[in-house]
Amino acid sequence: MGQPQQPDEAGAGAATAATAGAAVATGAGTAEAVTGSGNGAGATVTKPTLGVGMVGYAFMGAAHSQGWRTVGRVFDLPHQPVLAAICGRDGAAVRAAADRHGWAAAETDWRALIERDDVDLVDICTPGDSHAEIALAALAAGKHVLCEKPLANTVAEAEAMAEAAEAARARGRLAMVGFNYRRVPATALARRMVAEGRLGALRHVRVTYLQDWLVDPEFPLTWRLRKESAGSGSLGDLGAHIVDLAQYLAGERLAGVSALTETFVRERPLPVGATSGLSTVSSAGTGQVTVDDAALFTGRFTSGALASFEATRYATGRKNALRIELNGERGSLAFDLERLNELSYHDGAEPAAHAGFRRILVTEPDHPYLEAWWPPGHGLGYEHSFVHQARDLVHAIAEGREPQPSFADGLQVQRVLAAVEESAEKNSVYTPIAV
Ligand code: SOE
Repeated sequence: MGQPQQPDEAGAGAATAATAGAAVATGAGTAEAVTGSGNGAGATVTKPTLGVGMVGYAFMGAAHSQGWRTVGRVFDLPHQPVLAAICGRDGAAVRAAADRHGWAAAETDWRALIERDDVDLVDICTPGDSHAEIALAALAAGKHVLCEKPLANTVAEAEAMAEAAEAARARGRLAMVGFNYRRVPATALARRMVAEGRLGALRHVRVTYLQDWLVDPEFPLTWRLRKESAGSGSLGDLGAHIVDLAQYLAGERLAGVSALTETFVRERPLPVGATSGLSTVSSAGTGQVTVDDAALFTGRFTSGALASFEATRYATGRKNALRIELNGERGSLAFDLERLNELSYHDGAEPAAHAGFRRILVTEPDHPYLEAWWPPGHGLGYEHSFVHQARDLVHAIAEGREPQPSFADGLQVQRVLAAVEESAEKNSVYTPIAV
């Protein structure tokens, strides 16, 4: 794994209003200027553009669009992202998505999107079964790539993608995986505190990612419930996030895992029509659920620290509860995505008489990413992680350095997921992670 990225490394990011003027589409990778009155005071901002082309426009497409649309207006970036074109198979639906999310053009064939001269970066927000094909073609065409998690549906696909990303890097083209929860200010602060040694040697990492949108057995069989489109179930959808976050915060990798998985509802109504958010309308017929509904596993880090993981979409009442706690010999940290502006910290050096977990309100200007946002106490939300993801990627591209998490990091997470599946098939036998 590459060194966990410190958000502050990614350039100054001063608290300025960036280009407020209309961005213009430019040729691929050119340094053509965008001008606009930067702050309403008549200042002219001139900077190279980065044309973005996005494939997919459902939940993740909307979230990434928000990121690209906002990032250059909040952060002072070296390149101005331009929402050049968005792509989806249904012509009317993709044109509506382009209008709604602010994209200049719409395409119905991702190959045509990749070929566009005004697209420098391809952002892949499709189900996992098309990640590899689109990413490989985009890298071969000389584009930068951002790919939603999990990187791929299989280790073999992820290996091919990591290899292609490595080759593209030699040609100055960069690739990143969208593990957006690294970009919540509180998790980025937690990483900074671990790296500063505030926890000392790590003993435990405890992570759960709990949702409940599958509790109803009548919820339709959308693509996230089919192995051929999603690769796996809660494991790839939620488990991938918590494996990445745990390793990022710990600053080290898992060496092996023991796992249990289960599919609670094996048959569901077939969906009809487009997906909205996570759901869609169901029809009369039914089909087989071919992925796990829940995954539970323990793991051992290379240092000997122990970890436990739980990923499920059946935790009644839990909506998006990603919780992580790290215990070290000198202190502990705890985070809950449902209270994402807060980080709990226990400093083991405090006298026992008044020691205890205290709440850090992560809204100060010297907290990660916060220099560009609101005054202290005016918190951020889920969507800001996508703005920060775009910010970090633009800086990496401008500075010509590998963004993190890289495709190699995405491949390593894929290997952990594969080890979890293998262990679950063998009644939880401890399974080393392939390297
Ligand atoms: C659905 O479980 C989902 O949208 C995931 O696919 C995302 O990755 C996660 O961020 C939120 O939940």
